[in-house]
Amino acid sequence: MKLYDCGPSGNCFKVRLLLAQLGIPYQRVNVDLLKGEGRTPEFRSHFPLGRIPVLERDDGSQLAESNAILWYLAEGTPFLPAAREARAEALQWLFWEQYSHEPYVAVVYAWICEFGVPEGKEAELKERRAKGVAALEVMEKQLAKRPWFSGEAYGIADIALYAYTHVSPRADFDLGPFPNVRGFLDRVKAQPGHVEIEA
Ligand SMILES: N[C@@H](CCC(=O)N[C@@H](CS)C(=O)NCC(=O)O)C(=O)O
Repeated sequence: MKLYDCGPSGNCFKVRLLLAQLGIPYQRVNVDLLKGEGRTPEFRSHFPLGRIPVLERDDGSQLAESNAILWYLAEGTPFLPAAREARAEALQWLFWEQYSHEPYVAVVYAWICEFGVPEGKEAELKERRAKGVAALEVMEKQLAKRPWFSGEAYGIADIALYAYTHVSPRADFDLGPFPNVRGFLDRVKAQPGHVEIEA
């Protein structure tokens, strides 16, 4: 299979991390988002959802959305719990990551560390940063109760939440007040087969 991918993207990193930990071979196809390769008409016609990561299977069929790709790859492995409650919890955190964490932590990260803050968006940056801190607070409270986000073991919900949280200090998020989050990041990093983001 092929992964349409970009090194510094946390959403792409989620998929690379799981593929590495599952030991699945794949071909990487680099899309240089910093050079605008994600905005060309060719890109849009090949990838109707308009964003990477995209996993292309050997029969040419495609799957977009990082967390959907994680789910697809993790099915039947220890990265996705078998119990109904834990699977639903995994979904809960995957949706939460996309709606309440990624739009804030990841966008601030992308603006500060990769693309630059778009002109006129300084107030929006401040708002997104405040919402990012609120997301870290939610993680901190949850992690005070349990070491992992779904079930008893490390899995795809943890990968999804690790991706942008662990690079957030590069975008000046202060993890000092969040000891449980810092402990979680250390636990994820210590998992067998861990790979680093390329940023
Ligand atoms: N909800 C999507 C978001 C994917 C996304 O935002 N991808 C960015 C890179 S991180 C992208 O493709 N951007 C296109 C561009 O910047 O031109 C997911 O989780 O996969």
